[in-house]
This record gives sequence, C-alpha cells and structure tokens, in this order.
Amino acid sequence: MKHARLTIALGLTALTAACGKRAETPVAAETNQATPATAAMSGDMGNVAMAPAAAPIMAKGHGTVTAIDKVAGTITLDHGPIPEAKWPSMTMAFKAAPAIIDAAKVGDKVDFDLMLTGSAGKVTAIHKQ
Ligand SMILES: [Cu+2]
Repeated sequence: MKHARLTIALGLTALTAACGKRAETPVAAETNQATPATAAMSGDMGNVAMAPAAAPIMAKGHGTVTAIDKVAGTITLDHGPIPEAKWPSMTMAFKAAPAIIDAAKVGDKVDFDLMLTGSAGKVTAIHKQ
C-alpha cells in the first residue's frame, strides 16, 4: 500500500481546468541549469523547488465505473474529490492497462490508485468495494 502523502506544490493553480485539459505550466529554465555548485543556497527552497513538473504523483480515489472503452484503453469513473490532484468530484476517463479494464464492469463501485503525470491521469490499480 503506497500512501504517498506528497505535499509538493506542483503549480496546480488551474483549479477550474477540467482534468486532462490543463495547459502545461511553463518551466523556468533554471530547473535545467542548476549545478551542484549552487547547492550552497540556504534551505529556504527545500526540495520543492527542485521537483520536476512532470514527476508522477500517486493518488487514491473512490468512485463508480460509468463507462469502459476497450478500444481506446480507457475507463470512465465518476469519482470523488482527489486532494492530491486538487480535483473536485467529477466524471472523467482515465487510461488503464487492459487487465484493469477487463476486470472492471460498468456500475462497479471501486477504490482505485491513480498515477498523475502532469495533466494526465492513469489508473494503475482498481479494487471493487
Ligand atoms: Cu477527475
């Protein structure tokens, strides 16, 4: 069980943007040019400033399967709030591995693990409640 309670501020400022439609956040050039020699700066910035924008975040969600698209490889979930992504409750489609899609049925109430990379969410595990 990975309860990664990451509190990294990833610039998720676009609360109004629907999942998967958030514009990419511009990444400051300094991210790529930081050298070990500059690591002497004080701890103000901590680890947070060094986190790449695309670092995956693991999150957990709960919801109901509302659609499955085996051709597209997506599962649509009417899910509750996901604080890790600053998402309110919504219905949306996620990418998922074939094994997950095959095991799920419309109408199932499920707990699921989610890997968030940038604006994309992928279901990595699903458990029927
Ligand atoms: Cu969502």
